[in-house]
Amino acid sequence: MIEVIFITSNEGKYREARAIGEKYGVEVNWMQVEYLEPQGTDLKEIAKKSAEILSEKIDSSFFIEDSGLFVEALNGFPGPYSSYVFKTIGNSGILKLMEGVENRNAYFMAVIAYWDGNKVWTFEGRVDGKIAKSARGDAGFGYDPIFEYEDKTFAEMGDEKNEYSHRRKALEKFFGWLSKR
Ligand code: ITT
Repeated sequence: MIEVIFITSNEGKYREARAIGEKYGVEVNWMQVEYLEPQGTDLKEIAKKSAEILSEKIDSSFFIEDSGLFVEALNGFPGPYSSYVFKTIGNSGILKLMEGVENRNAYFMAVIAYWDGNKVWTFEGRVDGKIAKSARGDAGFGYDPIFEYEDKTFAEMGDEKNEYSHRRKALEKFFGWLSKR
């Protein structure tokens, strides 16, 4: 069994990664480490820099994941600021910004950055969907109640979300790569 450490402050992210890992024979273990996330407009750069900063504190290999919701009609907002926007205006704030807006297209993006003890490797995943007219469902976390994939929101799906999510796609690439090393 391959084991990897996932450093995140977000329990929802960890739970999903653990469940997805089980399908690939990878045991994902949770570690919480405080660090100052670098600011920027590019998820991949943020993820890479975060892993480099953490590698100075952590002796073993590990991965982190930076993710965000990108809304087309808002020119990609909240994107790399998704965590801050969720904590401040939340789902109701996004729904308010989208009132009367026809174009509901949005996507989630996840970038995994893996520190192998020597260098950082990145893996990306994206899922396209729509911003719902109102919040629906109580599973999942974060923006799940307002993100519609086909006709259900991620929060209405439960574990089924793990078949389609951005996180699943990024982890699939990462675990596939890891198991061939
Ligand atoms: P870290 O410690 O891992 O950085 P975080 O919650 O700050 O945890 P990010 O900086 O990557 O994570 O911010 C991503 C934001 O987008 C955060 O508010 C999440 O709740 C939200 N998000 C990410 N993936 C999501 C998903 O699958 N469903 C719903 N919301 C998601």
